[in-house]
Amino acid sequence: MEQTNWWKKSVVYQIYPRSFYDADGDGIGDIAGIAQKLDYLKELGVDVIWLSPVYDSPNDDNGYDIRDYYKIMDEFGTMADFDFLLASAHERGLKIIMDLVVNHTSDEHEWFVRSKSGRDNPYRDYYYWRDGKEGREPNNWGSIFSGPAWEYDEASGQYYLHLFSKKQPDLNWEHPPLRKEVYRMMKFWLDKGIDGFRMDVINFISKVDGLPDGAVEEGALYGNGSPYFMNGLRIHEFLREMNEEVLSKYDILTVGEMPGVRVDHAKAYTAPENKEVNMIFTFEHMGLDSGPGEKWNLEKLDLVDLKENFEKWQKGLHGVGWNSLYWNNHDQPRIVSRFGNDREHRVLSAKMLATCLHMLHGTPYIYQGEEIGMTNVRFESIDEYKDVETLNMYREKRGQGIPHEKIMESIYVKGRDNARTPMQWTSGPNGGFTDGTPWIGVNPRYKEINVEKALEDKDSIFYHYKHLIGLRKELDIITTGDFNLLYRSHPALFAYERRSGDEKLVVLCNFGDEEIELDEENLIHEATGAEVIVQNYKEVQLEQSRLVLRPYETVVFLK
Ligand code: TEU
Repeated sequence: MEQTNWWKKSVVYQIYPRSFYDADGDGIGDIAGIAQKLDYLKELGVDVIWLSPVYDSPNDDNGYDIRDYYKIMDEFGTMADFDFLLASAHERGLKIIMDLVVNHTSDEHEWFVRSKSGRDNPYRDYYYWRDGKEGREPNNWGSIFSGPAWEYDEASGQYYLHLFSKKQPDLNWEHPPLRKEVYRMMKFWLDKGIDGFRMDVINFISKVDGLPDGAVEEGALYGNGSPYFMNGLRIHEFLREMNEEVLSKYDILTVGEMPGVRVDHAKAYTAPENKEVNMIFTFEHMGLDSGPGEKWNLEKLDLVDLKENFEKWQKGLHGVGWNSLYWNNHDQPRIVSRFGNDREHRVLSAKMLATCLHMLHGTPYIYQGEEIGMTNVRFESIDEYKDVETLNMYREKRGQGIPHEKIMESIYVKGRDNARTPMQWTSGPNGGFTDGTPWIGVNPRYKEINVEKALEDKDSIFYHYKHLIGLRKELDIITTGDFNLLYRSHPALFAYERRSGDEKLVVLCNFGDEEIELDEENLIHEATGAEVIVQNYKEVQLEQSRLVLRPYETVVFLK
Protein backbone atom coordinates (compact mmCIF):
# COMPACT_ATOMS: atom_id res chain seq x y z
CA MET A 1 0.00 0.00 0.00
CA GLU A 2 1.20 3.56 -0.75
CA GLN A 3 2.87 5.12 2.30
CA THR A 4 1.65 8.72 2.60
CA ASN A 5 3.97 9.57 5.52
CA TRP A 6 1.09 11.34 7.28
CA TRP A 7 3.03 11.01 10.54
CA LYS A 8 5.60 13.66 9.45
CA LYS A 9 3.25 16.44 10.58
CA SER A 10 1.67 14.51 13.46
CA VAL A 11 1.99 14.90 17.20
CA VAL A 12 1.58 11.73 19.26
CA TYR A 13 0.11 11.54 22.78
CA GLN A 14 1.14 8.54 24.87
CA ILE A 15 -1.42 7.06 27.25
CA TYR A 16 -0.40 4.69 30.06
CA PRO A 17 -3.91 3.21 30.43
CA ARG A 18 -3.43 2.01 34.03
CA SER A 19 -3.00 5.60 35.19
CA PHE A 20 -5.05 7.64 32.73
CA TYR A 21 -8.74 7.58 33.80
CA ASP A 22 -10.74 5.00 35.75
CA ALA A 23 -14.35 4.81 34.52
CA ASP A 24 -15.51 1.82 36.59
CA GLY A 25 -14.15 2.80 39.99
CA ASP A 26 -11.82 -0.15 40.59
CA GLY A 27 -8.83 2.18 41.07
CA ILE A 28 -7.23 1.18 37.74
CA GLY A 29 -7.49 3.23 34.56
CA ASP A 30 -9.40 1.57 31.72
CA ILE A 31 -10.32 1.77 28.04
CA ALA A 32 -13.78 3.18 28.75
CA GLY A 33 -12.02 5.95 30.67
CA ILE A 34 -9.83 6.79 27.69
CA ALA A 35 -12.91 6.98 25.44
CA GLN A 36 -14.40 9.55 27.82
CA LYS A 37 -11.33 11.79 27.43
CA LEU A 38 -11.02 11.87 23.64
CA ASP A 39 -12.48 15.38 23.40
CA TYR A 40 -9.79 16.59 25.82
CA LEU A 41 -7.11 15.21 23.48
CA LYS A 42 -8.89 16.76 20.50
CA GLU A 43 -8.80 20.12 22.29
CA LEU A 44 -5.05 19.73 22.84
CA GLY A 45 -4.71 19.20 19.10
CA VAL A 46 -2.79 15.91 19.00
CA ASP A 47 -3.26 13.58 16.04
CA VAL A 48 -2.27 10.14 17.31
CA ILE A 49 -2.73 8.23 20.56
CA TRP A 50 -0.07 5.66 21.47
CA LEU A 51 -1.64 3.16 23.86
CA SER A 52 0.79 1.37 26.18
CA PRO A 53 -0.17 -2.35 26.23
CA VAL A 54 -3.84 -3.16 26.86
CA TYR A 55 -3.52 -6.91 26.19
CA ASP A 56 -4.24 -9.64 28.75
CA SER A 57 -1.36 -9.70 31.25
CA PRO A 58 -0.59 -10.76 34.84
CA ASN A 59 0.95 -7.26 35.17
CA ASP A 60 4.34 -8.24 36.49
CA ASP A 61 5.56 -5.33 34.35
CA ASN A 62 2.21 -3.53 34.01
CA GLY A 63 1.24 -5.04 30.69
CA TYR A 64 4.70 -5.34 29.12
CA ASP A 65 4.39 -9.06 29.96
CA ILE A 66 1.70 -10.24 27.58
CA ARG A 67 -0.26 -13.42 28.29
CA ASP A 68 -2.66 -13.25 25.32
CA TYR A 69 -2.14 -10.87 22.35
CA TYR A 70 -5.73 -11.38 21.22
CA LYS A 71 -7.48 -10.50 24.49
CA ILE A 72 -7.94 -7.21 26.35
CA MET A 73 -6.70 -7.16 29.96
CA ASP A 74 -9.69 -7.70 32.28
CA GLU A 75 -8.83 -4.63 34.39
CA PHE A 76 -8.93 -2.46 31.24
CA GLY A 77 -12.25 -3.80 29.88
CA THR A 78 -13.31 -5.84 26.86
CA MET A 79 -12.61 -6.07 23.13
CA ALA A 80 -15.96 -4.31 22.63
CA ASP A 81 -14.60 -1.42 24.73
CA PHE A 82 -11.51 -1.34 22.53
CA ASP A 83 -13.54 -1.40 19.31
CA PHE A 84 -15.66 1.47 20.65
CA LEU A 85 -12.54 3.47 21.57
CA LEU A 86 -11.00 2.94 18.12
CA ALA A 87 -14.23 3.95 16.34
CA SER A 88 -14.70 6.99 18.63
CA ALA A 89 -11.12 8.09 18.03
CA HIS A 90 -11.43 7.75 14.25
CA GLU A 91 -14.72 9.69 14.34
CA ARG A 92 -12.73 12.58 15.84
CA GLY A 93 -9.89 12.30 13.35
CA LEU A 94 -7.64 10.78 16.01
CA LYS A 95 -5.46 7.77 15.13
CA ILE A 96 -4.44 5.00 17.53
CA ILE A 97 -1.14 3.11 17.53
CA MET A 98 -0.64 0.10 19.78
CA ASP A 99 2.36 -1.13 21.73
CA LEU A 100 3.93 -4.18 20.06
CA VAL A 101 5.83 -6.22 22.68
CA VAL A 102 7.42 -9.13 20.83
CA ASN A 103 10.91 -9.38 22.28
CA HIS A 104 9.33 -11.39 25.09
CA THR A 105 5.98 -12.58 26.43
CA SER A 106 4.66 -13.30 29.90
CA ASP A 107 5.73 -16.66 31.36
CA GLU A 108 1.97 -17.31 31.56
CA HIS A 109 1.56 -17.05 27.79
CA GLU A 110 0.34 -20.34 26.28
CA TRP A 111 3.45 -20.51 24.07
CA PHE A 112 5.73 -20.45 27.11
CA VAL A 113 3.58 -22.86 29.12
CA ARG A 114 3.91 -25.37 26.26
CA SER A 115 7.57 -24.55 25.67
CA LYS A 116 8.34 -25.17 29.32
CA SER A 117 6.38 -28.46 29.41
CA GLY A 118 9.22 -30.42 27.88
CA ARG A 119 12.39 -30.36 25.79
CA ASP A 120 10.58 -32.06 22.91
CA ASN A 121 7.54 -29.79 22.85
CA PRO A 122 7.08 -28.14 19.40
CA TYR A 123 7.02 -24.77 21.18
CA ARG A 124 10.39 -25.36 22.91
CA ASP A 125 12.25 -23.23 20.33
CA TYR A 126 9.86 -20.31 20.67
CA TYR A 127 12.12 -19.25 23.56
CA TYR A 128 15.82 -19.42 24.50
CA TRP A 129 16.50 -22.61 26.52
CA ARG A 130 20.10 -23.53 27.31
CA ASP A 131 22.00 -26.01 29.54
CA GLY A 132 23.85 -24.48 32.43
CA LYS A 133 27.64 -24.13 32.47
CA GLU A 134 29.56 -25.69 35.40
CA GLY A 135 26.39 -25.68 37.49
CA ARG A 136 25.65 -22.03 36.71
CA GLU A 137 23.68 -19.96 34.22
CA PRO A 138 24.56 -20.47 30.51
CA ASN A 139 26.32 -17.06 30.48
CA ASN A 140 27.02 -14.17 32.82
CA TRP A 141 24.44 -11.68 31.50
CA GLY A 142 22.52 -9.57 34.01
CA SER A 143 18.82 -8.82 33.64
CA ILE A 144 17.91 -5.17 33.02
CA PHE A 145 15.61 -5.64 36.00
CA SER A 146 18.43 -6.87 38.30
CA GLY A 147 19.62 -10.40 38.98
CA PRO A 148 20.82 -12.86 36.35
CA ALA A 149 19.21 -12.92 32.88
CA TRP A 150 18.53 -16.67 33.22
CA GLU A 151 15.99 -18.65 35.28
CA TYR A 152 16.47 -22.33 36.06
CA ASP A 153 13.65 -24.79 35.29
CA GLU A 154 13.88 -27.86 37.54
CA ALA A 155 11.64 -30.03 35.38
CA SER A 156 13.74 -29.80 32.23
CA GLY A 157 17.08 -29.04 33.90
CA GLN A 158 17.61 -26.07 31.57
CA TYR A 159 17.62 -22.29 31.94
CA TYR A 160 15.53 -19.80 29.96
CA LEU A 161 16.64 -16.29 28.97
CA HIS A 162 14.85 -13.18 30.26
CA LEU A 163 16.45 -9.79 29.62
CA PHE A 164 13.77 -8.25 31.81
CA SER A 165 11.88 -9.84 34.70
CA LYS A 166 11.91 -13.61 35.10
CA LYS A 167 8.22 -13.48 34.18
CA GLN A 168 9.20 -12.07 30.76
CA PRO A 169 10.97 -14.88 28.83
CA ASP A 170 12.66 -13.74 25.61
CA LEU A 171 11.18 -14.96 22.33
CA ASN A 172 13.52 -16.74 19.93
CA TRP A 173 13.29 -14.83 16.63
CA GLU A 174 15.66 -17.30 15.01
CA HIS A 175 12.67 -19.69 14.90
CA PRO A 176 10.54 -19.04 11.74
CA PRO A 177 7.24 -20.39 13.18
CA LEU A 178 7.50 -17.79 15.96
CA ARG A 179 8.00 -14.95 13.50
CA LYS A 180 4.99 -16.17 11.51
CA GLU A 181 2.83 -16.10 14.66
CA VAL A 182 3.95 -12.55 15.41
CA TYR A 183 3.08 -11.36 11.89
CA ARG A 184 -0.34 -13.04 12.09
CA MET A 185 -1.07 -11.24 15.36
CA MET A 186 0.06 -7.89 13.92
CA LYS A 187 -2.29 -8.29 10.97
CA PHE A 188 -5.16 -9.08 13.35
CA TRP A 189 -4.78 -5.68 14.99
CA LEU A 190 -4.06 -3.77 11.77
CA ASP A 191 -7.11 -5.33 10.11
CA LYS A 192 -9.16 -3.98 13.03
CA GLY A 193 -8.06 -0.55 11.81
CA ILE A 194 -5.31 0.55 14.20
CA ASP A 195 -2.91 3.06 12.72
CA GLY A 196 0.48 1.58 13.59
CA PHE A 197 2.78 0.25 16.28
CA ARG A 198 5.30 1.41 18.84
CA MET A 199 7.68 -1.54 18.99
CA ASP A 200 9.04 -2.40 22.43
CA VAL A 201 12.86 -2.93 22.54
CA ILE A 202 12.58 -4.13 18.95
CA ASN A 203 16.36 -3.86 18.41
CA PHE A 204 16.83 -6.63 21.01
CA ILE A 205 15.17 -9.39 18.96
CA SER A 206 18.32 -10.57 17.17
CA LYS A 207 20.76 -12.16 19.61
CA VAL A 208 24.30 -13.14 18.64
CA ASP A 209 24.86 -16.89 18.16
CA GLY A 210 26.35 -18.65 21.14
CA LEU A 211 25.15 -15.94 23.54
CA PRO A 212 28.72 -15.26 24.74
CA ASP A 213 29.60 -13.86 28.18
CA GLY A 214 29.69 -10.09 28.49
CA ALA A 215 32.39 -7.94 30.05
CA VAL A 216 31.96 -7.48 33.81
CA GLU A 217 32.25 -3.72 34.38
CA GLU A 218 33.72 -2.34 37.58
CA GLY A 219 31.29 -2.81 40.47
CA ALA A 220 28.88 -4.86 38.38
CA LEU A 221 27.46 -8.13 39.64
CA TYR A 222 26.91 -9.54 36.14
CA GLY A 223 28.30 -9.36 32.61
CA ASN A 224 27.06 -6.76 30.15
CA GLY A 225 25.29 -8.74 27.44
CA SER A 226 24.07 -5.71 25.48
CA PRO A 227 26.74 -5.94 22.72
CA TYR A 228 25.27 -9.39 22.00
CA PHE A 229 21.56 -8.50 21.93
CA MET A 230 21.37 -4.83 20.86
CA ASN A 231 21.27 -4.17 17.10
CA GLY A 232 22.14 -7.84 16.46
CA LEU A 233 23.35 -9.45 13.23
CA ARG A 234 19.91 -10.28 11.81
CA ILE A 235 17.96 -7.24 13.09
CA HIS A 236 17.65 -5.56 9.68
CA GLU A 237 16.69 -8.86 8.06
CA PHE A 238 13.95 -9.41 10.65
CA LEU A 239 12.60 -5.85 10.33
CA ARG A 240 12.60 -6.04 6.53
CA GLU A 241 10.76 -9.35 6.68
CA MET A 242 8.22 -7.80 9.10
CA ASN A 243 7.84 -4.87 6.71
CA GLU A 244 7.43 -7.15 3.71
CA GLU A 245 4.99 -9.52 5.43
CA VAL A 246 2.93 -6.91 7.33
CA LEU A 247 3.84 -3.23 7.57
CA SER A 248 4.05 -2.48 3.84
CA LYS A 249 0.43 -3.55 3.43
CA TYR A 250 -0.90 -0.63 5.53
CA ASP A 251 -0.45 3.17 5.59
CA ILE A 252 0.71 3.35 9.20
CA LEU A 253 3.16 4.86 11.70
CA THR A 254 5.89 2.57 13.05
CA VAL A 255 8.31 3.65 15.77
CA GLY A 256 10.91 1.29 17.18
CA GLU A 257 11.98 1.70 20.80
CA MET A 258 15.73 1.05 20.62
CA PRO A 259 17.89 1.29 23.74
CA GLY A 260 21.57 1.54 22.76
CA VAL A 261 20.91 2.78 19.24
CA ARG A 262 23.31 5.34 17.73
CA VAL A 263 22.70 7.71 14.82
CA ASP A 264 24.47 5.47 12.34
CA HIS A 265 22.16 2.59 13.29
CA ALA A 266 19.14 4.93 13.14
CA LYS A 267 20.01 5.99 9.59
CA ALA A 268 19.73 2.35 8.52
CA TYR A 269 16.56 1.68 10.54
CA THR A 270 14.65 4.79 9.34
CA ALA A 271 15.88 5.42 5.78
CA PRO A 272 12.64 4.94 3.76
CA GLU A 273 14.44 2.97 1.04
CA ASN A 274 15.40 0.34 3.63
CA LYS A 275 11.74 -0.46 4.33
CA GLU A 276 12.13 -1.11 8.05
CA VAL A 277 10.49 1.42 10.45
CA ASN A 278 9.52 5.10 10.08
CA MET A 279 11.35 6.34 13.17
CA ILE A 280 13.00 5.15 16.38
CA PHE A 281 13.24 6.22 20.04
CA THR A 282 16.84 6.88 21.00
CA PHE A 283 17.86 6.82 24.68
CA GLU A 284 21.05 8.87 24.32
CA HIS A 285 19.67 12.21 25.57
CA MET A 286 17.98 10.36 28.44
CA GLY A 287 21.32 9.04 29.67
CA LEU A 288 23.18 12.36 29.91
CA ASP A 289 22.40 12.79 33.63
CA SER A 290 23.60 9.31 34.62
CA GLY A 291 27.19 9.48 33.38
CA PRO A 292 28.65 6.32 31.81
CA GLY A 293 27.06 4.04 34.40
CA GLU A 294 23.59 2.77 35.13
CA LYS A 295 20.58 5.10 35.10
CA TRP A 296 20.50 5.17 38.94
CA ASN A 297 23.79 7.11 38.99
CA LEU A 298 22.87 10.76 39.55
CA GLU A 299 24.95 13.27 37.59
CA LYS A 300 24.12 16.91 36.81
CA LEU A 301 23.14 17.50 33.22
CA ASP A 302 25.66 19.54 31.23
CA LEU A 303 23.47 21.51 28.80
CA VAL A 304 26.26 21.55 26.20
CA ASP A 305 26.11 17.73 26.12
CA LEU A 306 22.35 17.89 25.57
CA LYS A 307 22.64 20.48 22.81
CA GLU A 308 25.34 18.54 20.99
CA ASN A 309 23.38 15.32 21.31
CA PHE A 310 20.32 16.89 19.71
CA GLU A 311 22.56 18.43 17.02
CA LYS A 312 23.99 14.99 16.21
CA TRP A 313 20.52 13.46 15.77
CA GLN A 314 18.98 16.46 14.00
CA LYS A 315 21.80 16.70 11.45
CA GLY A 316 22.27 12.93 11.27
CA LEU A 317 18.73 12.08 10.21
CA HIS A 318 17.63 15.23 8.34
CA GLY A 319 17.08 14.25 4.73
CA VAL A 320 18.11 10.63 5.53
CA GLY A 321 15.55 9.18 7.95
CA TRP A 322 13.26 10.62 10.62
CA ASN A 323 13.52 11.66 14.26
CA SER A 324 11.11 10.99 17.08
CA LEU A 325 11.18 13.75 19.72
CA TYR A 326 10.44 13.12 23.38
CA TRP A 327 11.27 14.20 26.92
CA ASN A 328 8.88 11.86 28.74
CA ASN A 329 7.33 8.43 28.63
CA HIS A 330 6.17 5.78 31.14
CA ASP A 331 9.79 4.79 31.83
CA GLN A 332 11.27 8.27 32.36
CA PRO A 333 10.92 10.73 35.24
CA ARG A 334 8.93 13.91 34.64
CA ILE A 335 10.97 16.35 32.53
CA VAL A 336 9.96 19.51 34.40
CA SER A 337 11.50 17.96 37.53
CA ARG A 338 14.46 16.50 35.66
CA PHE A 339 15.70 19.28 33.31
CA GLY A 340 13.38 22.13 34.40
CA ASN A 341 12.63 23.76 37.73
CA ASP A 342 9.46 22.26 39.24
CA ARG A 343 9.34 24.66 42.16
CA GLU A 344 9.46 28.43 41.60
CA HIS A 345 9.65 28.17 37.80
CA ARG A 346 7.47 25.12 37.03
CA VAL A 347 5.18 26.75 34.45
CA LEU A 348 7.92 28.72 32.69
CA SER A 349 10.36 25.84 32.54
CA ALA A 350 7.70 23.38 31.34
CA LYS A 351 6.81 25.77 28.51
CA MET A 352 10.49 26.30 27.70
CA LEU A 353 11.14 22.56 27.51
CA ALA A 354 8.10 22.09 25.30
CA THR A 355 9.20 24.84 22.93
CA CYS A 356 12.73 23.51 22.75
CA LEU A 357 11.47 20.08 21.64
CA HIS A 358 8.51 21.02 19.44
CA MET A 359 10.43 23.37 17.14
CA LEU A 360 12.78 20.54 16.12
CA HIS A 361 12.78 18.22 13.08
CA GLY A 362 10.84 15.03 13.74
CA THR A 363 7.60 13.73 15.25
CA PRO A 364 6.98 14.94 18.83
CA TYR A 365 5.57 12.62 21.53
CA ILE A 366 3.72 14.04 24.53
CA TYR A 367 3.34 11.77 27.56
CA GLN A 368 0.14 12.00 29.62
CA GLY A 369 0.41 14.81 32.19
CA GLU A 370 3.39 16.49 30.48
CA GLU A 371 0.98 18.99 28.93
CA ILE A 372 -0.09 20.21 32.39
CA GLY A 373 3.41 20.13 33.91
CA MET A 374 3.01 17.13 36.20
CA THR A 375 6.06 16.60 38.43
CA ASN A 376 8.00 13.75 40.04
CA VAL A 377 6.69 12.22 43.24
CA ARG A 378 8.37 11.29 46.55
CA PHE A 379 6.65 8.39 48.28
CA GLU A 380 7.94 8.10 51.85
CA SER A 381 8.03 4.31 51.93
CA ILE A 382 9.49 1.90 49.35
CA ASP A 383 6.25 -0.06 49.88
CA GLU A 384 4.33 2.64 47.98
CA TYR A 385 6.36 1.94 44.86
CA LYS A 386 4.99 -0.57 42.35
CA ASP A 387 7.49 -0.75 39.49
CA VAL A 388 9.23 -4.13 39.13
CA GLU A 389 12.42 -2.44 37.90
CA THR A 390 12.54 -0.19 40.96
CA LEU A 391 11.66 -2.89 43.50
CA ASN A 392 14.14 -5.42 42.09
CA MET A 393 16.88 -2.77 42.08
CA TYR A 394 16.05 -1.76 45.68
CA ARG A 395 16.28 -5.35 46.91
CA GLU A 396 19.52 -6.03 45.02
CA LYS A 397 21.24 -2.85 46.26
CA ARG A 398 20.05 -3.34 49.83
CA GLY A 399 21.53 -6.84 49.56
CA GLN A 400 24.80 -5.17 48.62
CA GLY A 401 24.56 -3.05 51.77
CA ILE A 402 23.84 0.24 50.03
CA PRO A 403 21.97 2.56 52.45
CA HIS A 404 18.20 2.91 52.06
CA GLU A 405 18.42 6.73 51.83
CA LYS A 406 20.93 6.60 48.94
CA ILE A 407 18.77 4.20 46.96
CA MET A 408 15.62 6.24 47.64
CA GLU A 409 17.36 9.36 46.31
CA SER A 410 17.95 7.56 42.99
CA ILE A 411 14.33 6.36 42.95
CA TYR A 412 13.05 9.91 43.57
CA VAL A 413 15.08 11.25 40.63
CA LYS A 414 14.95 8.39 38.10
CA GLY A 415 12.27 5.90 39.13
CA ARG A 416 9.64 4.95 36.54
CA ASP A 417 6.76 5.42 39.01
CA ASN A 418 7.39 9.17 38.71
CA ALA A 419 5.58 8.88 35.37
CA ARG A 420 2.98 6.38 36.55
CA THR A 421 1.08 8.26 39.27
CA PRO A 422 -2.51 8.85 38.15
CA MET A 423 -3.30 11.57 35.65
CA GLN A 424 -4.52 14.63 37.54
CA TRP A 425 -7.91 15.72 36.16
CA THR A 426 -9.30 17.84 39.02
CA SER A 427 -8.44 19.11 42.52
CA GLY A 428 -11.03 16.66 43.89
CA PRO A 429 -10.35 13.30 45.62
CA ASN A 430 -7.61 11.29 43.89
CA GLY A 431 -7.21 14.14 41.41
CA GLY A 432 -10.41 13.03 39.73
CA PHE A 433 -8.68 9.87 38.45
CA THR A 434 -10.89 7.38 40.27
CA ASP A 435 -13.81 7.13 42.68
CA GLY A 436 -12.13 4.04 44.09
CA THR A 437 -8.73 3.47 45.71
CA PRO A 438 -6.01 4.23 43.15
CA TRP A 439 -3.62 1.35 42.38
CA ILE A 440 -0.71 3.70 43.13
CA GLY A 441 -0.54 6.90 45.18
CA VAL A 442 -1.69 10.16 43.58
CA ASN A 443 0.97 12.91 43.42
CA PRO A 444 0.07 15.28 46.31
CA ARG A 445 0.49 18.29 44.00
CA TYR A 446 -2.73 17.38 42.17
CA LYS A 447 -4.56 20.20 43.93
CA GLU A 448 -2.46 22.85 42.11
CA ILE A 449 -1.64 20.80 38.99
CA ASN A 450 -4.67 19.39 37.17
CA VAL A 451 -6.51 19.51 33.85
CA GLU A 452 -9.49 21.45 35.22
CA LYS A 453 -7.25 24.34 36.32
CA ALA A 454 -5.19 24.19 33.13
CA LEU A 455 -8.24 24.53 30.90
CA GLU A 456 -9.46 27.56 32.88
CA ASP A 457 -6.10 29.38 32.60
CA LYS A 458 -5.37 30.77 29.13
CA ASP A 459 -1.70 31.14 30.13
CA SER A 460 -1.38 27.50 31.19
CA ILE A 461 1.16 24.97 29.98
CA PHE A 462 -1.72 23.17 28.25
CA TYR A 463 -2.46 26.10 25.95
CA HIS A 464 1.27 26.53 25.29
CA TYR A 465 1.39 22.93 24.02
CA LYS A 466 -1.77 23.55 22.01
CA HIS A 467 -0.08 26.60 20.41
CA LEU A 468 3.09 24.64 19.57
CA ILE A 469 1.05 21.82 18.03
CA GLY A 470 -0.83 24.39 15.95
CA LEU A 471 2.43 25.92 14.71
CA ARG A 472 3.59 22.51 13.47
CA LYS A 473 0.47 22.30 11.34
CA GLU A 474 0.79 25.87 10.11
CA LEU A 475 4.53 26.21 9.38
CA ASP A 476 6.18 23.77 6.98
CA ILE A 477 9.62 24.97 8.09
CA ILE A 478 9.17 23.03 11.36
CA THR A 479 8.76 19.82 9.39
CA THR A 480 11.20 20.48 6.55
CA GLY A 481 13.80 22.96 7.83
CA ASP A 482 17.41 22.05 8.55
CA PHE A 483 19.05 22.54 11.98
CA ASN A 484 21.94 24.73 13.09
CA LEU A 485 23.05 24.97 16.70
CA LEU A 486 23.78 28.51 17.94
CA TYR A 487 25.84 29.56 20.99
CA ARG A 488 27.19 26.01 21.22
CA SER A 489 29.27 26.53 24.35
CA HIS A 490 26.78 28.68 26.29
CA PRO A 491 26.13 26.78 29.56
CA ALA A 492 22.47 27.78 29.98
CA LEU A 493 21.19 28.83 26.54
CA PHE A 494 19.87 26.24 24.10
CA ALA A 495 19.60 28.22 20.84
CA TYR A 496 19.15 26.90 17.34
CA GLU A 497 17.89 27.95 13.96
CA ARG A 498 15.86 26.10 11.37
CA ARG A 499 16.12 27.20 7.73
CA SER A 500 14.03 26.34 4.71
CA GLY A 501 14.39 28.40 1.54
CA ASP A 502 14.47 32.05 2.60
CA GLU A 503 12.56 31.36 5.81
CA LYS A 504 14.27 31.06 9.18
CA LEU A 505 13.16 30.11 12.67
CA VAL A 506 15.36 31.18 15.56
CA VAL A 507 14.62 29.35 18.82
CA LEU A 508 16.06 30.61 22.12
CA CYS A 509 15.55 28.68 25.36
CA ASN A 510 17.00 29.73 28.68
CA PHE A 511 17.50 26.47 30.63
CA GLY A 512 18.81 28.30 33.71
CA ASP A 513 17.86 30.26 36.79
CA GLU A 514 19.86 33.30 35.68
CA GLU A 515 19.00 36.05 33.20
CA ILE A 516 20.85 35.75 29.87
CA GLU A 517 21.82 38.86 27.93
CA LEU A 518 22.71 38.50 24.28
CA ASP A 519 24.37 41.40 22.51
CA GLU A 520 25.05 39.52 19.34
CA GLU A 521 24.56 42.15 16.64
CA ASN A 522 23.27 39.87 13.90
CA LEU A 523 20.94 38.03 16.24
CA ILE A 524 19.41 41.34 17.27
CA HIS A 525 19.20 42.23 13.61
CA GLU A 526 17.52 38.89 12.93
CA ALA A 527 15.09 39.44 15.75
CA THR A 528 14.26 43.01 14.89
CA GLY A 529 11.23 43.00 12.66
CA ALA A 530 10.85 39.25 13.03
CA GLU A 531 7.52 37.79 14.01
CA VAL A 532 7.65 36.49 17.55
CA ILE A 533 5.69 33.26 17.33
CA VAL A 534 6.40 31.79 20.73
CA GLN A 535 7.22 33.53 23.97
CA ASN A 536 6.85 32.77 27.66
CA TYR A 537 6.57 36.26 29.04
CA LYS A 538 4.08 38.88 28.02
CA GLU A 539 6.68 40.90 26.10
CA VAL A 540 10.10 40.15 24.66
CA GLN A 541 12.98 42.36 25.85
CA LEU A 542 14.41 43.75 22.62
CA GLU A 543 16.17 46.70 24.19
CA GLN A 544 18.84 48.69 22.42
CA SER A 545 21.31 46.22 20.85
CA ARG A 546 20.71 43.62 23.46
CA LEU A 547 18.26 40.80 23.83
CA VAL A 548 17.38 39.67 27.34
CA LEU A 549 16.08 36.24 28.27
CA ARG A 550 14.96 35.96 31.84
CA PRO A 551 15.12 32.63 33.72
CA TYR A 552 13.41 29.88 31.70
CA GLU A 553 12.15 32.37 29.13
CA THR A 554 11.68 31.14 25.59
CA VAL A 555 11.31 33.11 22.41
CA VAL A 556 10.98 31.94 18.81
CA PHE A 557 11.42 34.30 15.88
CA LEU A 558 10.18 33.59 12.39
CA LYS A 559 11.73 35.59 9.56
O1 TEU B 1 11.61 -0.45 28.03
C1 TEU B 1 12.88 -0.75 27.47
C2 TEU B 1 13.95 -0.57 28.44
O2 TEU B 1 15.10 -0.82 28.20
C3 TEU B 1 13.55 -0.14 29.78
O3 TEU B 1 14.11 -1.04 30.67
C4 TEU B 1 14.05 1.24 30.04
O4 TEU B 1 15.30 1.41 29.47
C5 TEU B 1 14.19 1.40 31.51
O5 TEU B 1 12.95 1.04 32.03
C6 TEU B 1 14.54 2.82 31.83
O6 TEU B 1 14.42 2.94 33.21
C7 TEU B 1 10.53 -1.14 27.42
C8 TEU B 1 9.25 -0.59 28.00
O7 TEU B 1 9.15 0.79 27.67
C9 TEU B 1 9.31 -0.80 29.50
O8 TEU B 1 8.19 -0.19 30.15
C10 TEU B 1 9.33 -2.29 29.76
O9 TEU B 1 9.49 -2.49 31.16
C11 TEU B 1 10.49 -2.96 29.02
O10 TEU B 1 10.65 -2.53 27.67
C12 TEU B 1 10.23 -4.46 28.95
O11 TEU B 1 9.11 -4.67 28.11
